[in-house]
Amino acid sequence: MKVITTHRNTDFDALASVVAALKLFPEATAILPRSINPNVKAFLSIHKDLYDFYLNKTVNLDEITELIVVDTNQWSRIARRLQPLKTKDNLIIHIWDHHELKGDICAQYSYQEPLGANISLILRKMRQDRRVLTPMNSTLMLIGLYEDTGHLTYPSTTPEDASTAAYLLEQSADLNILGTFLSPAYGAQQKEILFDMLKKPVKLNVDGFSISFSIQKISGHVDRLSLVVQLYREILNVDAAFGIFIRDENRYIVIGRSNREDINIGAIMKSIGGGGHPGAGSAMLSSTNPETVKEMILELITGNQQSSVRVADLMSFPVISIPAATKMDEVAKILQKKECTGLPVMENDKMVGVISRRDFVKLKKKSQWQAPVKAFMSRDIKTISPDKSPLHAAKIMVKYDIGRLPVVNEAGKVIGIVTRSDAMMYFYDLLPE
Ligand SMILES: [Mn+2]
Repeated sequence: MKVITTHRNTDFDALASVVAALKLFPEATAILPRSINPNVKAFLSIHKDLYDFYLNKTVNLDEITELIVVDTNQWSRIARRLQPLKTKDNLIIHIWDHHELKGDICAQYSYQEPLGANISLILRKMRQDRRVLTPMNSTLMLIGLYEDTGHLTYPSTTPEDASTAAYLLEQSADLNILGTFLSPAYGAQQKEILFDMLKKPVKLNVDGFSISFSIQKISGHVDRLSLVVQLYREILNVDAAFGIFIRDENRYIVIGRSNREDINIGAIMKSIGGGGHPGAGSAMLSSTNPETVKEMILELITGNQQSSVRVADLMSFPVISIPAATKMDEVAKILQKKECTGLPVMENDKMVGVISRRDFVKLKKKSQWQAPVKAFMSRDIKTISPDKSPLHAAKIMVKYDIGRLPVVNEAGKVIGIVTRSDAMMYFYDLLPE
């Protein structure tokens, strides 16, 4: 006998994965845990006729020869009545799971890959085989996909998740039904945790920054903890907030949010094994003490000033520049040859202006092509110092609608140039290691 199962507190992604697994293993029986999320329960009770595995089947564990586990890779998250299988000999196990952290279920057939939703992973094969789904199943799967990816907005979302959503819409997934069952991002579970965190707020002053920490026990799997931390930071009105969530004895989720460009959460999380962006990030930790994690983060914030990325790390150099006496026809040739839209103009080692392609419209007479660049360059120059943050550079470029910003040191010397694409590379986390 083959059995398909998933994690307790079954959510839509888990249920959708079970339904998809039933297509891959039509001879198998699905057994759901008894604890099912309320919105999934509502969905199942309305669609009872279609999904009969909701009924609590009695199962003889001795008869099970094959177990197909979807949307988890941990024994502790499986239904209690299936726990004895953990020690069963000769049991063949398949895993289809999208979680980044590896669990303790050892499978002979393992399909594990970090994706936004598990349904994307399990549908991969069915999409290749061009299988046709019923509108009802497509709808359920799209609910699962949207729930786990926050409507394709969570940073864990991959291109494959988005193309799976497109596929499900092609298969007539019904967006009207979807809206009825998708739970709001901030639901009862999130509210309860946030209220607990607010009961004992910790506010610290670290290097002039206000920082809040909360060490919080959570039971089972909770989604959208990052939203909880974001609200926590906003309510306490601090520069940065961190939630250290203890899932079970040895497993912590650390989530950070910052409102200050000089507290780079992504860099802090990277240092403790996670990742993220300047304003938000997370890490999964095991076998350390939550107080130690807190100390580590505090130390990183203190050192952050020096270690976070500065304009100096992004800029290009040496800078191509032209002397102020260069004739305009010569300038045009240089711009074309170097494939750039503008260049700094120098006189006596000092930057005196910038010439860009759009300045050439000022040329009315043929003779002006022989005039020095000095006559047409723009003297209103914006520069930036090398110790400023990439965000600062981006703000100036957006405000003045300029694509490049010369980097000038204290002595007034141009030491590099930072372009709009350099800044973008940084924000999209494409910086070379
Ligand atoms: Mn999932």
